Amino acid sequence: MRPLSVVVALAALLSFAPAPPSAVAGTATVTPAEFESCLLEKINDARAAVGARRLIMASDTTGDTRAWSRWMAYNTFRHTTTSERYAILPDGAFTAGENIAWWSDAGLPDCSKIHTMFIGSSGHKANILKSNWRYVALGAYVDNSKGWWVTEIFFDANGYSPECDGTFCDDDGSMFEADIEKIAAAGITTGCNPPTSDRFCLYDHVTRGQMAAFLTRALNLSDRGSIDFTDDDNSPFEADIERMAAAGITKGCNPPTNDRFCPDQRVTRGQMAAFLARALGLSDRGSVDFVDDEGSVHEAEIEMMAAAGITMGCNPPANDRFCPNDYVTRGQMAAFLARGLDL
Ligand SMILES: [Ca+2]
Ligand SMILES: [Ca+2]
Ligand SMILES: [Ca+2]
Repeated sequence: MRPLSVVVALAALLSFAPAPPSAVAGTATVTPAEFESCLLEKINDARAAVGARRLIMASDTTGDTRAWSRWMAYNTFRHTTTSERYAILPDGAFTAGENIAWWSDAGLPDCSKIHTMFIGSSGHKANILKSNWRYVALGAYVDNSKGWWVTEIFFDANGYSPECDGTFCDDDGSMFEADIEKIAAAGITTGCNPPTSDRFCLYDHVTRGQMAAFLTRALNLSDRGSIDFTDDDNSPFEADIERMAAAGITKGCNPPTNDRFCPDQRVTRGQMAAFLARALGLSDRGSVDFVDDEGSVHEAEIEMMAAAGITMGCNPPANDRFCPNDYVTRGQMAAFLARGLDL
């Protein structure tokens, strides 16, 4: 057995969040797989910012890495020993660094708080940014009474190539994976990292320009019409934006003039409802009445989306809220489109 050169940042990343205001606040709303995808994106964004290569998720180690996070939840918050780490990592691994964290509130909306905690600690940040890693093993565990437990093991290995499930690697095991596969099969998306296009970036927010591209492909819009917005001339999405405008799905972003489209602005869930209601020709408001969209200019379209079975809400299992001001992620977008188009 070749000894690992181990860089372990032992600063204890424990965070005791204030007692949750209600049972719902402490209930997990994302899956461990989504938490791990979120961490992978944030790790790679941080690496890209310093010119370090992207890390590949060691997806065949996920089960064992999750098992370590789970072990910590029921035993002791500590790093793996060398032999425990060897058991998790693939054959051929020869160097590794490890970050572990615990956050006591299971109701985190995504991984941001834990990633920010890592980046704020020099040893953990060094592990995330170190240039010679090539892979990362990620494992999250959540328990509503204990919170989130996270293990990140960065490593390099000889003769190793992890397998991915389906079209994209970064959505493996996510609750959105089936819908992402559906919209990929329908030609609505090709991924977020051309030309490789093996990632979907399910946690990235959707911009209005990207939204136009998704809808143009989803609805096979071809007529560019005569509307020419002044602020999309350099956007790769200008043709899609004009097709969307010609189809009456958007009027612009600066009423009443509406000579601009704001292609780089992120789409909120409320705006998404308006786009989809128009794109799909929805009109039935049904009987679902979310409590957090009163006064929203998009309430009618939100109710149409619910009546059409395209959304159930944003706070399962209660689902009495829609979160109209939250930004739409690409994963949510895939689910909305797959349901809206009956894919
Ligand atoms: Ca996949
Ligand atoms: Ca234009
Ligand atoms: Ca309402």
